[in-house]
Amino acid sequence: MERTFTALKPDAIKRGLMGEIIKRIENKGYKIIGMKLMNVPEELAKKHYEEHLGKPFYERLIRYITSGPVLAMVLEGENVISGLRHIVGKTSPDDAEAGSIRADLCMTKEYNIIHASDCPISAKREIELWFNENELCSNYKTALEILMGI
Ligand code: 3AN
Repeated sequence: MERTFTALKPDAIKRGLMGEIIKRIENKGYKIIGMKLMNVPEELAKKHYEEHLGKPFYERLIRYITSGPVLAMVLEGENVISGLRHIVGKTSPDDAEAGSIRADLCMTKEYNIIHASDCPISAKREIELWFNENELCSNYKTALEILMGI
């Protein structure tokens, strides 16, 4: 079972889209094993986006992610890293497939409303950056799983 990190950016919270996005994640079958709504300290934002240091949009990216609350989450599921990227859609909402979160719910590349780890190395790095292991509720079971002894 794989884990990934995702974060709903400030616009998603301000526009009241948390429920809509969480619904899509849960409907897919992924388990949310960590979740916190937080104002992102600048230091954390800089570590999170360190690969973009020096790019023209870097300063705006840091300003955006620290401009309001972010909903940080850890998800668990089969192939969840690439699967979540698929339902999130490409970086630019104009290139993202219709039906994806970015295509359906936002207009600009720079202020797209959700982050999702892009590979296993990033997922591990980002989970460890944003969460302590004791904040994760792994291995909880549905009633059906308990009944079936899975
Ligand atoms: P993704 O979030 O799809 O993995 P990255 O990692 O290339 O995309 O970029 C991180 C974030 O930086 C994006 N979510 C977006 O907010 C912003 N970004 C990426 N490329 C651009 C760009 N060319 N112009 C403006 N903002 C960008």
